[in-house]
Amino acid sequence: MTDLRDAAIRVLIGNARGLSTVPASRLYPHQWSWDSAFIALGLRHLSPHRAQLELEALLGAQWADGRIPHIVFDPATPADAYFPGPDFWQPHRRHDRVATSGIIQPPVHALAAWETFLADPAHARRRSFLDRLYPRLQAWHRYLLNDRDLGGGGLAATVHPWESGMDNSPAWDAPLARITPVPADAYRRRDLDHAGADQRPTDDDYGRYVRLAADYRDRGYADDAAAFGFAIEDPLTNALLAVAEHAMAAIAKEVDADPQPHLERAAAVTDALTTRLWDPQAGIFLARDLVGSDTIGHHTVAGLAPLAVPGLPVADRLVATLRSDRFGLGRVAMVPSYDLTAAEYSGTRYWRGPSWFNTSWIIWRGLREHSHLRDADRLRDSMLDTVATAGFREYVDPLSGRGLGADDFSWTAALTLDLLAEQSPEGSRC
Ligand code: 9WN
Repeated sequence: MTDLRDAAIRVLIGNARGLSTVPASRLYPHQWSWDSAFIALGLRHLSPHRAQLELEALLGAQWADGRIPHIVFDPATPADAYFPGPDFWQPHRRHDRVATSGIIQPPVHALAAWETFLADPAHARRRSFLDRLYPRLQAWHRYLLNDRDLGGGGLAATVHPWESGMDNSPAWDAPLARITPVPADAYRRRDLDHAGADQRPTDDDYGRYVRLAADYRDRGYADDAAAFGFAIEDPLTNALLAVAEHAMAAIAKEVDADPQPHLERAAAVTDALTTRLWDPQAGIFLARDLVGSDTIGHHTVAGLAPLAVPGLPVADRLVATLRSDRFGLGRVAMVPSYDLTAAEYSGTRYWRGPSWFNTSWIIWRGLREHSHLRDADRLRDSMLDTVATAGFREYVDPLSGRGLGADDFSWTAALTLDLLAEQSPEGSRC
């Protein structure tokens, strides 16, 4: 285990760029939003100070409307190293200090800030870490729950597959089919320089991603519900928002603010999740398509993520789904991103089946949250075995455990450090 810890540390040091960390040096050469939150959750075991700086660097790029952009571009990296790069997003329209994208990613940040604080409270207090972050995190959650409540039901909407963090999920196939792709010869994909085309999204889907991003940009990133061709209420984003509001309640107490509004918001999001997205027959949460006005019947790991929400009333039913043949808990490497029994399942293609470390980590937290400790320990052991064999890969084939995607992937290394450190359910929690 010492070897694994040392190897994880080496990955994070190798991917550090000044005050922030890139997800993978070639494929993703800038700072990504939810990646940095997971990275901080690991870095706090190594250097709480460096973990604080990681989050501060990201929040330094927050927009005036409260959104935390999904990419903060590294000025030292050539603009064409990743597509779409800074020139595409034209962020100077809304934010002129640093170059960023204009879309968002799931809100793991308040949880990461709280757990980073807990790693060394005295040091964090000396730096006024939470005093400085609290108003920024409040603005971020306000943005999600006000500007992004496009369905009016108390949940934050996701307006681009990249915002979901699970870009190529089969759940987005039908809503994306309505979008006309930008032709492949109108831009140059950079991801295929570093990853196999058989593991990445198709050109047609990439063209649709580009179309959606360009349309949003051309509307000045205005969140006008009627204008979006793609708008989804996603259980992963909203589960993480509920978890984040619980973390905000803990942060509020620490900074002498009122925790009550955060607890109320956490309860309201949890209620909205169960009333709008829960499918009692299937025993899983579904994404809701706000343009097509219906839930989407695909069973993905996003639908299991509400397990991490404290007090979730249907937690035991979700655990039964996790153990079923659809997700194979205890029998396959980590948690697959998609239903193993579905026709569209692929063990190798990006978010259409492979197991990812961050979503498996969320499920591990959820199992502990709801006192399924034996399942949690088994999942943790299996994640550590997988990483010891496959390396710090971006994702793995759930059935063979074969490592896929980028090598030396930062959140895989960071969350390995977290799993190694958090051996008992009495560890630091909000
Ligand atoms: C687009 C960086 C990001 C992750 C996402 C993952 C992938 C980007 C891409 O990489 O998305 O944001 O180019 O495919 O899907 O979850 O944050 O690691």
